[in-house]
Amino acid sequence: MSKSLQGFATESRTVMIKPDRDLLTSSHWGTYRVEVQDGRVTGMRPFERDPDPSPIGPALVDLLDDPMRIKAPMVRKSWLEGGPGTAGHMRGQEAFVQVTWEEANRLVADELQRVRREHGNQAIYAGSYGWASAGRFHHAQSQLKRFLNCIGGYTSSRFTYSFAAAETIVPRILGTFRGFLNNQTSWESIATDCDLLVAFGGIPLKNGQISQGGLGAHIQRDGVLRAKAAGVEFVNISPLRSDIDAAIGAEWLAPRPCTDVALILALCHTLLVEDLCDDEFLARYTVGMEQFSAYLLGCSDGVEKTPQWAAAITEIPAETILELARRMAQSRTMVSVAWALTRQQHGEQPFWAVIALASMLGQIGRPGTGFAFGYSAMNNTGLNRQQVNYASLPQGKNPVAEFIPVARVTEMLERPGDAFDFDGTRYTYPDIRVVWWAGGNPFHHHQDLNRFRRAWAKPDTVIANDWCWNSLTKHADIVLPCTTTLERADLALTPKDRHQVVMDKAMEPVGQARDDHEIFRGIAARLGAEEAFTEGRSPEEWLRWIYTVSRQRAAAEGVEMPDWDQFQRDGWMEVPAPPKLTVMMEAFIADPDAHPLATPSGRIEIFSETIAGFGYDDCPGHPAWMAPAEWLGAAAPDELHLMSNQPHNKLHGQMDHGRVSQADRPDGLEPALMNPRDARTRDLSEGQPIRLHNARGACLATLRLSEAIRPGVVQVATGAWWDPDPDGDLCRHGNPNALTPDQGTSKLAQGPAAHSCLVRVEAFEGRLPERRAHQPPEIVPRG
Ligand SMILES: Nc1nc2c(c(=O)[nH]1)N[C@H]1C(S)=C(S)[C@@H](COP(=O)(O)OP(=O)(O)OC[C@H]3O[C@@H](n4cnc5c(=O)[nH]c(N)nc54)[C@H](O)[C@@H]3O)O[C@H]1N2
Ligand SMILES: Nc1nc2c(c(=O)[nH]1)N[C@H]1C(S)=C(S)[C@@H](COP(=O)(O)OP(=O)(O)OC[C@H]3O[C@@H](n4cnc5c(=O)[nH]c(N)nc54)[C@H](O)[C@@H]3O)O[C@H]1N2
Ligand SMILES: [Mo]
Repeated sequence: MSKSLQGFATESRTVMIKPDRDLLTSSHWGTYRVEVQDGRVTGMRPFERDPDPSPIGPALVDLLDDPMRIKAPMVRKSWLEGGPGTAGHMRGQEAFVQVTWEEANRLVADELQRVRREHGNQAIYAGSYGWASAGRFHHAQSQLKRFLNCIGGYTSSRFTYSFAAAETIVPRILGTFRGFLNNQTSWESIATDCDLLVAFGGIPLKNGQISQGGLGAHIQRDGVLRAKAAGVEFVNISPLRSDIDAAIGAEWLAPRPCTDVALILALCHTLLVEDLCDDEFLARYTVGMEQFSAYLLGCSDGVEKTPQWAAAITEIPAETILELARRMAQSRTMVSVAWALTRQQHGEQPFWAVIALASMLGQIGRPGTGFAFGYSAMNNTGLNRQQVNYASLPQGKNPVAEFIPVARVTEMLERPGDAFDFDGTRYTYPDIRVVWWAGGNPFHHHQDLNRFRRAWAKPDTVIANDWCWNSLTKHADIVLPCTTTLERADLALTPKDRHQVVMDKAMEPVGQARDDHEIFRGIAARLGAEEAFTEGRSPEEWLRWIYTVSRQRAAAEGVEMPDWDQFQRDGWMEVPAPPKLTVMMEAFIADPDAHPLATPSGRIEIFSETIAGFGYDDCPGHPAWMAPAEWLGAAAPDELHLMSNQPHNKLHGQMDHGRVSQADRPDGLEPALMNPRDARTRDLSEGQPIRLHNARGACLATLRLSEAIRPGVVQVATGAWWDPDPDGDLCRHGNPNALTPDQGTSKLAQGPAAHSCLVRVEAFEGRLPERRAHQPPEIVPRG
């Protein structure tokens, strides 16, 4: 055995010896070399293979043991004194009491026993949505779900906040969503075979910093620049000019937010009436063009979807729409539609409409053209790669059937026993007694946080595993402090990237923090489920198991991975790119009979009998324009459309308290971007504190002015930890989810609709309230 691996194998629960090479870690924002002095991480350097590293990672170094780090298990004071169900409305406003791990484990185990006995396992909600950290074994949700499955299961959640609307509707149109999402036409193919890239929601390189489960080399910038150099022309359709990098010199069209479907329908209308459709493609590869044409021409609803019609809705001139349609038909065209367009009311429609548009253009499945789901939503979009189904921690089977569409969490807590629609079926909300989150932050990701907080008061007990005092842990009853990735050994094995990386343990856990796995093992032991949970394997043995199975699966696909010792010694490997460039839907286009889509017709469903059969008023059988409840077309003169997109300087709320995120907030408030024209009419000026508000709540922000945002729109990135004023509905820090509506995209998908949101903006007068977002809660002695 090599020197670097001594002490690893045989003894269970031994700690890995440091390898001879420089330490490595992987994260959703990239791979880094980790510097350690005297047992403490002192720096993170970009991985030498990364041509465009993200600045996000090194923020972690300062945060490892700062005052916001949770260093011991904690229990909310009145819950500890009064037991489950005590003063749920005080969550987020109360002090905590430190307890031992033994006591924490006992409290959790007893509460689980009580709830299972009195209410059944479906009374435990552990959808626990969120991104947690990279790493195949220490994946918090998998650990939580595996643990709960060992003791009878839990109510789960379906789909994601990223694009629930697409996850529900695209399989009905194309047979699968993920299957195509993971095989989008590569940047290289665009550079060689595309003339025109029309991007709804742009190609924001800020988002390409991220890839779920880790990445070795950031390729987005290079991909876009090479395409540009090869002569591809870009059209950025977005409220933000910066959604395509300035170096690209894209044409910028800025329709009113949430009106893209009207624009797309008018493009389709032009193709239809000007005889620019590829009729052969439509006949061979699609069904339902007849019904869709009838709708475009106004036969079915009396409204013809002309460029003039769309101009009134989008505020894009009819002539521009007409010309764009002709140009798309004359060019080798790729249409990209950002995931953000699903996160709005009727968020099912933009993807469906783009698929219909690309079908009419007839270039799907050919090199460089067709359509794509969000170039640069992540670094892996358009990354040409061989994909291996690497092993992960098996979660086991959940015996509980109850679930909710992920974003219906508030409604579930508000209305136990009530019915809801989802994808053609009616279901019932369970009555939840315990909520458990590990590896996500609902006070970051959920909409209408003031309403959410009221619903959050209802369960008897809220448990949270996290490593810092963010807005989730402050709103929990039992807080179980976990390690960060730097304090444990793991593996970043991901089909989404070519680099596979060893995640070294770089330092001992801070304070009493434990790995999520160890937290659940401790509780499982109290419940007689330890053997079932661990299967007798130590964490190190699990890592070897995951690696061994992954290596076998890779071999079956012709990908050679080194043996464990060699991988540990090297620290990383690169899976060679496949010799052939990825072209989405290539096989289907080559032979639709041999490779039919998994839809009822085997073809692209421009009209879906199934969806039409559901009879939903908010999701008919073909792509359709339905005005959202909140958009500029229905706004009062002083209202603006709030755009809460992904932050450029962090991943969601992670490391909000770190230096990279804080650098953007000289006065402690999240910036809000506004067009100077809107600032003038409100008498506002650059740099001043403002208050954004609507009927749901309010938040503070610092005003930033720019011509690069469409008039009528104000942009506040997500991510500022929610910091509610105890006396009202004001977030003192700038979390836009204080304002966003909590409403399903439609009865079909019930996805989140954060982007359909109107607000008013005014100067904030007087002294800024003290911000608490980056202060730990009060810790008091046991009373
Ligand atoms: N208004 C608005 N809201 C949005 C969006 C939007 O566009 N607009 N976007 C939505 C989207 S697409 C998403 S994906 C969601 C994201 O929402 P989330 O994924 O919930 O947000 P994160 O901040 O990434 O939460 C991850 C949490 O895991 C914790 N964590 C990290 N490592 C570990 C670990 O090893 N163990 C444990 N136990 N915890 C760990 C982090 O500290 C952090 O608190 O937000 C959604 N919300
Ligand atoms: N730096 C960073 N990168 C990330 C993340 C992060 O938190 N930080 N999160 C990751 C995650 S979980 C996800 S799901 C992806 C999300 O990927 P996206 O959903 O693509 O990301 P967003 O930044 O929300 O949206 C992209 C752009 O769409 C535009 N847009 C919004 N609404 C509309 C509209 O109605 N019409 C048009 N035409 N444009 C609109 C906005 O201007 C926005 O900048 O990003 C990933 N990448
Ligand atoms: Mo997401």
